[in-house]
Amino acid sequence: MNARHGLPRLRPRGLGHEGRVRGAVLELVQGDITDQETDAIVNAANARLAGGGGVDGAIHRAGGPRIMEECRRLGGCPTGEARITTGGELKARHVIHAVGPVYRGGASGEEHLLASAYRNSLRLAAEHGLESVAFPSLSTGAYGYPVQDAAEVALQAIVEFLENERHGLELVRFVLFDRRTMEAFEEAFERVLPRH
Ligand code: AR6
Repeated sequence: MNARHGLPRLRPRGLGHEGRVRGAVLELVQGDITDQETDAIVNAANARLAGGGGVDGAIHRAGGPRIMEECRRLGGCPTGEARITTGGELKARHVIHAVGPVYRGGASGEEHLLASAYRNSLRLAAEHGLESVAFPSLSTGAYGYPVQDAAEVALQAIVEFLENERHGLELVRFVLFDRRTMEAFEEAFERVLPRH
């Protein structure tokens, strides 16, 4: 049991879908992100920070109205960027609202914007001195980004951040809602992690 971050370990450290990038653990689990006890959970938000369906709806329902009150004061967030609020009634103390791109065929800067959304989320976490962050798979639900491609972009962006930027992160966890998304991330993990 990884008591500090609230989930049983699925496999012994160093095996399976858990890796280390310069001292930080990067892992994949299947589950509901609203249950996470990481310092922050990341929301797949829209540019108005207006709430919605999918993981956004689940986070606001579970976290209560204080999160939306702070979102209103922030006045939106451009695609590819991220903003931080309280976690309200969630176990996580913070929510990082990341805005991934709507997928429009792949030639509209989607890859760059998706990588930016992950990178800017981790920057915010680092600036706030957070040690653990849980991500959903940004843009692969309502925003239509093909999950096999998105998983590779996501993992690559996170590995590059952990390798190259200053941070105190100890754990970056992907919490993937369904089996299909989990499998896409597992396959991307095998491609991206051995390169590092
Ligand atoms: N925990 C983890 N992952 C989840 C959860 C959950 N509780 N619920 C859904 N997912 P989506 P997007 C997965 O549509 O594509 C909203 O209306 C889901 O299965 O939530 O970035 C916003 O307001 C999928 O794999 O986000 C925006 O308008 C992944 O989360 C828009 O949708 C992302 O799906 C954002 O679309």
